Amino acid sequence: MRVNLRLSVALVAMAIVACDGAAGDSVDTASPGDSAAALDTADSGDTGDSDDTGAAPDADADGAPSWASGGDPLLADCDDADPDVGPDTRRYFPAARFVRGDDEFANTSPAREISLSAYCLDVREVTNADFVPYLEARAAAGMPNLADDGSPLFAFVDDTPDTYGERLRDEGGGVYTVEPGYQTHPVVEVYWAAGEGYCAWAGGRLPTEAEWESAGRGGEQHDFPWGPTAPDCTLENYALIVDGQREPCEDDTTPVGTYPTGASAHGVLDLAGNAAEWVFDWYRADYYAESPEADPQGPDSGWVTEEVNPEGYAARLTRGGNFLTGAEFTTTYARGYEPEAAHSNGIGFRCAQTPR
Ligand SMILES: [Ca+2]
Ligand SMILES: [Ca+2]
Ligand SMILES: [Ca+2]
Repeated sequence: MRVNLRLSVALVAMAIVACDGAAGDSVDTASPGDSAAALDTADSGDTGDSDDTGAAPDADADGAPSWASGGDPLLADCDDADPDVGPDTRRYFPAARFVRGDDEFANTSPAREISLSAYCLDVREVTNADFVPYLEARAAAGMPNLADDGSPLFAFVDDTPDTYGERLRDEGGGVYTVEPGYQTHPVVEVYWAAGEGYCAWAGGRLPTEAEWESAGRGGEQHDFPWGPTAPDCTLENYALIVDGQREPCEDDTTPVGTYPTGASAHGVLDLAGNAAEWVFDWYRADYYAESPEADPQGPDSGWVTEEVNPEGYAARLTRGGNFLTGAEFTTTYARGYEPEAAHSNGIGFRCAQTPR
């Protein structure tokens, strides 16, 4: 059964969101540490060393040296065993401390310094074209549109009037197509399980919200990925709210990477706006008051009760706002939340991984 769902405060400007069934009993079995691998510096078989450590600078010969080589992080290969992963697709973030949160909002307080282990984050949001092979793989495995735990991955059919139609079509027989013109747009209408499942299938995982925020902050306490200045329609795909009226820049998603001037200090694109992004963590408004100082991964469960939704629901986090949200929801620190069993034309995701 599908019911209309009232939107959370952070994503109130979003268009249709629907919720399938009860969202209060989900069991999470994934962990952001799943993909951590031995830190192999790939001495075996290296023939082209130019350093003195004996570590291979480019074991997979994709033109990028391993992150373990200790060179420029912006040029580092996060996965030196996979030629499809390199600094053009996934950026390496060395272990660091940063100030998470902002005292502006109750749910982003207190702002305080925390530490993160090294991680890597996709330069771009996952696109429709990226997502199709995953759906095909699920179908070939006998689980079309289902994650391993049976959770739905994607909403193809919309039985409600929708200004922004779904961009993927289920042709039947395990065949999926992208609506013309939307190949390089971020995939949206995905459930949280789709982000978790896709990223694992692609050799990674969803970022934690702390990793996502640190990537946006870029070593500073900037409000936006590009810096301290307010957004405009050359920096991100969002909506201006003028006298209570929404004036979207584009009124739809845009191809990923459309706003290079809005890149973060580390070259990560579309963190602010375009598609809001599922992250790993469950959401609780007071989590920052109690979270560990090192590598926080969120509470064990999420819960939100609202005036409009007094019975409450299990909530996952989204980050970055989207093409229909105002500037204040597209900051590096704003925390969006939705039921785990929600999907929307404004929510997608990007992947992270632990360096290997
Ligand atoms: Ca390499
Ligand atoms: Ca590589
Ligand atoms: Ca985004």
